Amino acid sequence: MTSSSNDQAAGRRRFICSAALLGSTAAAWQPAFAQPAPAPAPAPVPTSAAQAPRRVHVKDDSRLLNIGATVRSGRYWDFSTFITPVEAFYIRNHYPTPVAQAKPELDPAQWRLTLHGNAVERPLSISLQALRRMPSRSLIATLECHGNARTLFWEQQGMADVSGGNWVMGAIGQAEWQFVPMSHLLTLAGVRRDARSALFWSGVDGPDMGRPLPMSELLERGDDIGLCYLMNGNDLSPDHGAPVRLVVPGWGGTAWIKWLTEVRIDRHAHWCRLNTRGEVYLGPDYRAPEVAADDEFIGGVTAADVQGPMVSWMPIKTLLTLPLVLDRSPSVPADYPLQRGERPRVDAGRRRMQGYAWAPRHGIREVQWRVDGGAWQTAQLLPPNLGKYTWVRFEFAWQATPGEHVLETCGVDNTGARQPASVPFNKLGMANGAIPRFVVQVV
Ligand SMILES: Nc1nc2c(c(=O)[nH]1)N[C@H]1C(S)=C(S)[C@@H](COP(=O)(O)O)O[C@H]1N2
Ligand SMILES: [Mo]
Repeated sequence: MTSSSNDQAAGRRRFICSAALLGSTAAAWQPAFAQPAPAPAPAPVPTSAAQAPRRVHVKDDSRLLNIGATVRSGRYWDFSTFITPVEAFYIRNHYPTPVAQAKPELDPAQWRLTLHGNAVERPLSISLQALRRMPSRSLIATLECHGNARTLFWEQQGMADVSGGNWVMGAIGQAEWQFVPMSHLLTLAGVRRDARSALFWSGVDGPDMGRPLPMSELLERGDDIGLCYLMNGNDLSPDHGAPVRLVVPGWGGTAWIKWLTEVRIDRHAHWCRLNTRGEVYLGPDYRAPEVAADDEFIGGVTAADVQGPMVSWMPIKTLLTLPLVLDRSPSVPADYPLQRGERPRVDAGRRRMQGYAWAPRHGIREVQWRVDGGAWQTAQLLPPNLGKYTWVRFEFAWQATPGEHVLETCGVDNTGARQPASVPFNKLGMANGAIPRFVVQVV
């Protein structure tokens, strides 16, 4: 995929002239704004590892937010589908995407997963072929970076001290994941009762890439957490962790370790970059977890780095398919359809506004919206609504009158919990589930 400045200019024009009219006979889901021509369909990828062609197919392109890693946002203002095509799915790597040509351990014919540790009775070494023959299931789930909507800290909560990449709202997508549940592997390996932590490790893309899950989580959700090899029915692409990644539905992306090669299940806790300095809540409202004498420190991390709880579940969130106005963020991401301070333009009249809502832990019951701080109204949820782990699309009709307006959306989950107006400060800008405010200019 390529992107030119023409595309970007066209992207900006879209917001000026093309809001969809409500009340047309085609009541089907359609984007509020005109879509760019869809990318050509990719060639089908054989699902058998033995037949998989050895070719490089990575999404690295001119729209990367950070060239040193591979970081590309989804264009959420264009989202319209329930399942996000792989081509449109965001990418978040700490290092460039590793491919089998350079890293033979990722070659489907050579890949092995080692499952071992001092809480395992029968260590396993599993080939990809063997993994694919094991009982597996598929599950539809969103995958969202913990840093998604970090922008809201700067734009809407005035927290200039928050640091990290400028994700607006596009570091999320929804896919169908096919995986071997960890419950099956734990039984095969014979895990001891005193197991405390399962360290899921790659080490292929970078030396510090892996993260532990508490054993309690694995035991409670062993059927939902697993080793994934198909995304939307096709082999995982290199960008998304080929040949095997971890899926942890409901938890943010940092738990979903890509290019997985090792699982270590131990009687002690593990501390590494992604559960200490990297992906934790740091701030006055958060307390550091306790470190025990026999805990293991990996990759240069020390007890002094254990300063806040690791991020896990993602909160209730909603978005409208409108680009958020960036006034106060430190940067404007590459390929963003608005310039700094620019408002998306919407034509006056009756408009169909569309969005997505997700409450990974309990599922979405209701979505509310309001304009200019008025009374909350109920939006219409569009089927399917598959409950926990998944997002649901919604829409509502808005009588847009000329001038600047603020639209807000609020998700309500199946326990009745609502999105809050603001969230506590955390230095790394993790998991902002505050009600988003979309400023638009109606013309
Ligand atoms: N090995 C490895 N796994 C990783 C990462 C990484 O850099 N290296 N990034 C994590 C983060 S922060 C996120 S948000 C998700 C992104 O998954 P995606 O690129 O498939 O969307 O992968 C996670 N797994
Ligand atoms: Mo992430």
